[in-house]
Amino acid sequence: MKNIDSRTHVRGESVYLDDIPLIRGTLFGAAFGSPVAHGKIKNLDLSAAQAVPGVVKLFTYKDVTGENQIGGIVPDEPLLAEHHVHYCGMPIVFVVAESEDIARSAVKKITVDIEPLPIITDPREAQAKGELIVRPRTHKLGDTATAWAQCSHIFEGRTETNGQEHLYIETQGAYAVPQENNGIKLYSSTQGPTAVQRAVSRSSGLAMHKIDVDVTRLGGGFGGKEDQANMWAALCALAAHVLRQPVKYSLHRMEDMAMTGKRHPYSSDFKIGLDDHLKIIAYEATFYQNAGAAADLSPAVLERTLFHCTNTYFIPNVTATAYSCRTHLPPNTAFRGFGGPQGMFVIEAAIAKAAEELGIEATVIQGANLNKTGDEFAYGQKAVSEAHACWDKAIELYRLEEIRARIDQFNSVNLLTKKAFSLMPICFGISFTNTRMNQARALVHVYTDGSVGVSTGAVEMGQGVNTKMLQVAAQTLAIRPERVKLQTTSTYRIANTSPSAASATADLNGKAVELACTEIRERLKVVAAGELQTTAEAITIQDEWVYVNGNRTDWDWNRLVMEAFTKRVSLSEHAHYATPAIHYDASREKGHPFAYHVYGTAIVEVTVDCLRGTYEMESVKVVHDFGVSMNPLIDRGQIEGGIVQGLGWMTMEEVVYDKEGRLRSNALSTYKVPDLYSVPKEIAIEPLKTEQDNLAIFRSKAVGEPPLMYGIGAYFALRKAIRAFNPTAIIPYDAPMTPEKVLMALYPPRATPGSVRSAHEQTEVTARLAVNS
Ligand code: LUZ
Ligand code: MOS
Repeated sequence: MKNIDSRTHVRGESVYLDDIPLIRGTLFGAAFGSPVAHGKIKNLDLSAAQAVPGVVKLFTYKDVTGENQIGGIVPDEPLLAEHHVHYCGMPIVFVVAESEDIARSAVKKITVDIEPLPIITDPREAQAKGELIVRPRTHKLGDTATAWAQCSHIFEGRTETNGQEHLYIETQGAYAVPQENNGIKLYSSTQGPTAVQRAVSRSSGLAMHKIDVDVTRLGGGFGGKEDQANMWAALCALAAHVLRQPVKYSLHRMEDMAMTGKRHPYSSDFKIGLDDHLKIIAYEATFYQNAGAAADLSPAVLERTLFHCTNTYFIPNVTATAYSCRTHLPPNTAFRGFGGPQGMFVIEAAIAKAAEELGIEATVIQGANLNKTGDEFAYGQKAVSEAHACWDKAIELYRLEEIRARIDQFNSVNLLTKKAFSLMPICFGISFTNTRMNQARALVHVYTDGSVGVSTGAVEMGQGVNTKMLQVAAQTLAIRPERVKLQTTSTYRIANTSPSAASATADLNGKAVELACTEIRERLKVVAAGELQTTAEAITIQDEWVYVNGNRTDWDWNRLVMEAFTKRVSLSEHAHYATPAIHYDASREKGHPFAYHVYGTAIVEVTVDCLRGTYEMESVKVVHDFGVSMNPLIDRGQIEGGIVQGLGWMTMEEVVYDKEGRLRSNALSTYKVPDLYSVPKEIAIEPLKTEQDNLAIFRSKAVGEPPLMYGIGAYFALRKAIRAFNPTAIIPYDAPMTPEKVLMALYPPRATPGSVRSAHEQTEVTARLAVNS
């Protein structure tokens, strides 16, 4: 089944925030953000901005009608800065004017006098100074201290992974429309309608029941709108509440890039110990998360780093500690994978280092340590593992032996172009790590014409969740998909929702839809049984017809629905789903936090141009654990997108802040994301066939985040290609592997003693470089 939005997307008819027709009298907002990363506000001069014709009101923290606070996990984030600023772009003033242009030109006329304070951008420096967002967390299994004695090989190292800009195509924004009796209706580009409702309630002082957040769809989220849509919605709502006029703010791309947080950069240390059989006996890791200036979702992201710090490997002795470090960058936030990829990069780097030092292929170590069903993760949950199944199938199906031989042959005859492959096995836990967030509700109405309206807490952001919800309803009610419509996501219809996040949206909301539709179906069966003088157990509904003991009757769906209505039987249901069996004790760091894990293995192949340092992604070939995909077309789209986004993070996307905490990569001219030319030439996706039962909706496992981590393989393939050219290259474990870094690694500044590159090769390289320059 195609994505139900395909038609309106292609015709340009899909409605996003900026497509909502404006009500007459709508005003426009724009935020004035701090020009410096850290300091004390001495004087704020609003007079010139106030004098701009068409400016209606300049809001500062003094105008906040409720609490000047929007921090979700930790109350450390004012809606508008009071006396201190903590990052460049931190909103100080919200200008509201009669047009967008006026609002933005007034913003430019605001001046602020700020006494500078020391700026920290490095997480290790923050940690050394005790600047932590929350207490450090440690996951422990076995005892690493004693386990080192059993290791024949021990390696240590340091890694860096950089941030990542979400670059949702639709920027952040909100539109607040005052309603009678101080109510507010909010259109918001948010993954978390309830999060917006809470933030608006707190900062405006209005009760949640007065705030209707209504979301049709987003032009992408990727985590960037899990928490960080709140700010813009709260500003618009505040202004609308005070002025009693509709207020809209839709951020420009550069405002969005400068003012919002990104994926967390991490700096990490590892120590890995292997025995003679290359079994990983012990692993220690320390993670320094660059949280930015406020907590936002950082504590939860930190937790997921620890949950995924051994990726898909069973390691009997693990000690992993993570620090959430407060720096003067915009608060970093959720981004597809949510700290998991950062943790997984470090163990992959540790394995790569061991392999490089031992002179073997990393795959030998990877393959020898994949987890098996029953193996314990450091957090206490036992694996139900598909790791070996995916790994073995990928090697066999994609003929790894042939890939290896072909690449070796290629490299032996090509001096200036080198190819390499890497394998990237993944294992990703599905559920919000915060157990209480794993609940959802659905509201299903069957109308008297037989059509069905479904409301859930799920937000459609291009991932196809509405299509899946529609499939669940249609299949459970045994009616044609055309009968079902997914309604907008509204806090008036579905309350207390979790954000559409953690890859869990289709599972949680889908199970709620299934429960609601099952309830209605069973009620209809009782009605049919009464009419057909039989028992409800004898009734089935198939393809919109009522069957008795397997025989079709002349009762169709419409007749049945009408009869139920006539009999005054409810045609509506509101259902609640909570994931069973999950629990976690953060004081012991043990439990069973995930409903299940998603596994997979990717083979990534790259080619490096050893003159230029540029590279191409030849292929990503995957065996992926879908469970039983309920929509292969949508799931394939998620995997392709995830892979490319992961490749981008690992290769070309480079978030650059200077020492003053200013974003230098603040536009698409300075921040490069994968385009048509940099996506893999081939993406092959093979489902792993399994009979395992699981807690996924229709046993169709969550697919949103796991594939992003296949992209990590590109980093390690690039390392191998560089080393094929320059075997003594010293390459820091520092992602992304931009072409600049590749070039530096290919040609180290000083001659490397013991280089095995032949004199002939060296001459040729030198000659070609001369020609090139
Ligand atoms: N968001 C969240 C997430 O609040 N908790 C999570 O565990 C999570 N995991 C992945 C992505 N977003
Ligand atoms: Mo997310 S990183 O599932 O909002």
